[in-house]
Amino acid sequence: MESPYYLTTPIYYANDVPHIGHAYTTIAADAIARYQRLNGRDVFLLTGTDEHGVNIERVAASQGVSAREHVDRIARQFDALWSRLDISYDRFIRTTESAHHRAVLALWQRLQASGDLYRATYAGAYCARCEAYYQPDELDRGLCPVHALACDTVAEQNWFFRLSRYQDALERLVRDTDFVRPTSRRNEVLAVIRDGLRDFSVSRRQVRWGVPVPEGTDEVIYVWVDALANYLTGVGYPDDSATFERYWPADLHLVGKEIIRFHCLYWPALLLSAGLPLPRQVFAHGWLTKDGKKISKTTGNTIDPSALAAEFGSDAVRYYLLRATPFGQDGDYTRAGFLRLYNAELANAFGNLVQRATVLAHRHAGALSAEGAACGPELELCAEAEKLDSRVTAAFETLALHEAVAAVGEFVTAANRYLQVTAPWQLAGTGDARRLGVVLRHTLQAARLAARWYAPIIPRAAAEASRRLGVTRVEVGPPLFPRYSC
Ligand code: ME8
Repeated sequence: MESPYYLTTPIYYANDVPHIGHAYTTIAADAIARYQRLNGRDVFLLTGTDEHGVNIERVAASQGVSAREHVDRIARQFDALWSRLDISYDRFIRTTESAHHRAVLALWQRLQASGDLYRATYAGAYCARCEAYYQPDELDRGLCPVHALACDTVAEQNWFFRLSRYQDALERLVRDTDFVRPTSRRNEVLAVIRDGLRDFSVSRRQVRWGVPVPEGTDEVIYVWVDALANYLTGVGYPDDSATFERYWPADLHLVGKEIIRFHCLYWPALLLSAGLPLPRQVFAHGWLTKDGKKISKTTGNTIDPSALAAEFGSDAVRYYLLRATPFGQDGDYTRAGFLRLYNAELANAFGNLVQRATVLAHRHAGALSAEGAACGPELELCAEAEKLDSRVTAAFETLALHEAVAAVGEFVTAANRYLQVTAPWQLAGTGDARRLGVVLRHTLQAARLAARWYAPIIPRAAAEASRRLGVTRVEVGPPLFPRYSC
């Protein structure tokens, strides 16, 4: 069997319905998963929902439903969205599953065995929306720095985790390896480490909706410890050791940049304490913004990805998200920008190439088998094709997803240019069947190659294009991407 590739998305809070920010990470993860499958890897893509914590308890109460009913409803909506967006996940994990409780408790017991848990009193700020503790100097004018919301004041005796013990190990990990990417995020994490790491509280007394601590102290395990453990549960920990050994450690945790503290500090420290291997990389991408503000439920500026997919198709949403912004940086969503990319690159470029290739091949089927020699324009096109393979591969390997999409787009442009230069529609009139055969074969081949490399990005259109461009029979169909007026 091919070597495994295990990647994860964050598990999203089941406090509210999904929005385009959640779709962004999940689509990126799906594109990487599909690329790795093309490479023959045995891929495991994990996503799911984070269903415990004080915020979920509160939201359910405010809606007059039980926490259980609430999370069941939201988890269904996430799952429905992933199916709408053609997300090829291997497992959808929910932290309320009993398998996950067992994993959290197994992890907790390892932390206890390492002597890294101790009792102490936490007094300070807690943001229920981030489910995070904040030091006074981390607050922004007294408010949570992520959500600009007032924090709870918490004062309780808890279990603490000895994060400070891992200061040096974490510094080495982040400084000397590719554990955190991109570099800007790595530097941010290094700065936090160099400021000095403080132990943090890993249990909550005022919260009921969670995994109870096994020591019977009437507390639940801190929701971030619970949530991070999903990456272990997802591949069989602790019950199915064959699956766990096959896929763990994860190759990639894909996350948004606001949760690097949890993934780049807490998570490796918990694993070091538990004596479990560390994931190979955490890649933190940027934020989708609208009018410069992070898209979030708290800001109230969300875009519904289901509605967008219903209007333009899932591929259009996937394409826009992966193409519009260099992966890693923030990007501002506008409907005009969406339509512009759609029309220029999907409808007029790729859609048009497939349409021209299939219509011409169908109309002049007799010329397809005519023997003839390649000349200048063909050699140029073949050189572009060769560059494409290495460019797309390099882009995916470094998670420059926008660059992978751009590379295919430029090849599509070269293929359309080739058609302009060779003008097969005129060749047909001259009766030069040999030359026409050469041009048609090269056009079909180029369109097939574009479809192959677009498959991780726009899987639906790419599969349909490949089918129509079949080696034994070419088929003409309606435009893959009908044009929309801006
Ligand atoms: O943080 N732009 O869940 P969450 C880009 N449960 N990505 C965005 C985004 C935006 N505007 N908004 C959300 C949690 N995201 C925890 C995670 S993991 C062990 C626990 C994406 O529902 C991005 O991936 O708040 C971000 O990190 C994640 O959704 C936060 O989702």
